[in-house]
Amino acid sequence: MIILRSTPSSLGVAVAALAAVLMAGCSQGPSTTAAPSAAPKTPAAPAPTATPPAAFAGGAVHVSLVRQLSSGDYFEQWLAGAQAEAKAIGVTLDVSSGEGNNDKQALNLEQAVNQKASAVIVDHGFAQTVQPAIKKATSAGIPVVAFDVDPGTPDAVTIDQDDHQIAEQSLGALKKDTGGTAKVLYVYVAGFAPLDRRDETWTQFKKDNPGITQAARIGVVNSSTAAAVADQAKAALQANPGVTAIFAPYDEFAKGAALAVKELGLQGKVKIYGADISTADIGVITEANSPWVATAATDPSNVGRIAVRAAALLVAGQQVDHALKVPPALITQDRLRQGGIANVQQLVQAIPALSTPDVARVAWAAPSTG
Ligand code: SR1
Repeated sequence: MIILRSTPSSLGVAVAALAAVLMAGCSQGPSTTAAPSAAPKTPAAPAPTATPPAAFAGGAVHVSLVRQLSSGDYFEQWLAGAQAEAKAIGVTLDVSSGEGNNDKQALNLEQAVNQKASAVIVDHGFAQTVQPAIKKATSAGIPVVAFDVDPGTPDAVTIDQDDHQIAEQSLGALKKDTGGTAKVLYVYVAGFAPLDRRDETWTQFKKDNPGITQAARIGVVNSSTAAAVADQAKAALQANPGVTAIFAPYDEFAKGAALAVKELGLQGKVKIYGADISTADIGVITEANSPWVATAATDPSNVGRIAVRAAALLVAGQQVDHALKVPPALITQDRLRQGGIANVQQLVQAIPALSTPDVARVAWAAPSTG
């Protein structure tokens, strides 16, 4: 098992907490400056209102993050958010990845349980490979947070990004742009819970919109998903010249589809409707003549933060909602270009709903940002 450790700096936590308390005190006092300050674009991080539980002293709480996948923009941003939040809260985050190998992920999960992690976050995975070890964890009293995977037990807290809404938002843009008539190339791989939920929406969408039909289906998830999807998409577009839209609800799929459309010179004809966002994705969407015109997404680093907060609350014996849903937003090429948005930080400022510091809020730490 590859384990990367994020150890909190207790001094850093204390300084951050003190600064937040001082700032809160300032904002409550009378203003001595004459000029009114501009309203902040993102909600101010709430100040800590409690001292950390004793168990959290000195980084003694170990949360195991057990991942199925780790390559690609989405998973890298998610991890960065989780690590920043672990540091802010004062937990040690032990990270392992199956790197796409489900047996390896199951083994890593078994190991985390055997080593008596304070809590476990299971990040993606196939139900049949992770559920036995999740059962072991909950039976041993180890709290479990399951992101984008069915834990098979009501004892675990689940997190997802409201995948039905992700697909609805992206398909809503496709319908609007095509006027409800289009032959669509669909990118999908079964077995990944978020993709399966998005597929349920696509299936219903086709029934509700008979003018929109699926010309072909492609898809692969591996360590170079975008390149593999690009090859498949090129072949599918050549075999199906009537295609005018691609529904690719994962950013690695959308990036691959964009490469294929560009290589075939079909930018004027074929538009791409995706999911997820990253600074690199924003670059692809906003470049001149880009076929990727809309995506529905959360801020992945925000989701990683929520997972760590939920795990910490469970360790502290505090209340957490049983099923946490992080709402996505529709992000169009027009909006990014018109707003001059070039990175995720600017995007979150433009759409503050992408930041959710109050979901699974930990009272003893200010949520991490950036
Ligand atoms: C292979 S599953 C990829 C998806 O997981 C997360 O839910 C992201 O949104 C991504 O689209």
